[in-house]
Amino acid sequence: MVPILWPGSASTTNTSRPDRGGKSMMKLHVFPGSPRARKALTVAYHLDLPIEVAAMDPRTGAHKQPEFLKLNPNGRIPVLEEDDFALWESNAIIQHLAEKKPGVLTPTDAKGRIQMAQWLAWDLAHWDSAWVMVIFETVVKQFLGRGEPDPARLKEGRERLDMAAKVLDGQLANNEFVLGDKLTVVDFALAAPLSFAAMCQVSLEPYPHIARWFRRIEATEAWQKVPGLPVAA
Ligand SMILES: N[C@@H](CCC(=O)N[C@@H](CS)C(=O)NCC(=O)O)C(=O)O
Repeated sequence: MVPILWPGSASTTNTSRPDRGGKSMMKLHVFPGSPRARKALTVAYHLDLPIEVAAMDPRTGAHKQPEFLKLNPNGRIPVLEEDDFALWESNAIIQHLAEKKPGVLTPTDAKGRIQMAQWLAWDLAHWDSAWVMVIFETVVKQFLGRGEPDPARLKEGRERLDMAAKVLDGQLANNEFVLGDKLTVVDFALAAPLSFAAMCQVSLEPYPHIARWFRRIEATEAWQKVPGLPVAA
């Protein structure tokens, strides 16, 4: 098994407390290359937050071990550790990170903030969940050695993805970014799975507004800094 290492770091899957050296330090446990990792990392990098990255390889099962389950009883990645606090669910993590520099990647008015909540809820209910089906069947199964894609699951995932993509494309038809004219955590959250579009043979041609918006997000320095899938899928 090719080990997963974070660039510049030799330690992986370690659940020791973040090394703060006296200062507030956050430690992010991620499966490098995954959309949820990209979400959290793009937000942290865009805000230039000091963050230690602990790369985890799901093939080792370390995220199901008692030590990690103390951080996240769901046995899922990512998890953010800060002081005596462990936070899971990527959309909660990005909102917590964004609060470190209020207003930079978050709306400041009440309407904008509830629209942020709306789109992050929609992400989990419709967008991320459709992508998960497609990415699992086409990439993750192969990565985990779990056999061939199931055509029925793949078809269902693609249909769900098409329905959700039409909604997002409609929103972007009249808006530069998802919440209007300002880049927010919602853009990084919703763009994250698109890093798998080519690998999953999902074309953005039917969704021209998503394609235009995605080119813009992809070009950000924060996005460019996040490594892709560390091993051949
Ligand atoms: N809704 C969660 C999903 C977390 C999740 O399923 N993460 C994947 C990696 S991206 C995972 O932990 N997979 C390993 C497993 O399910 O055993 C989030 O957004 O953080």
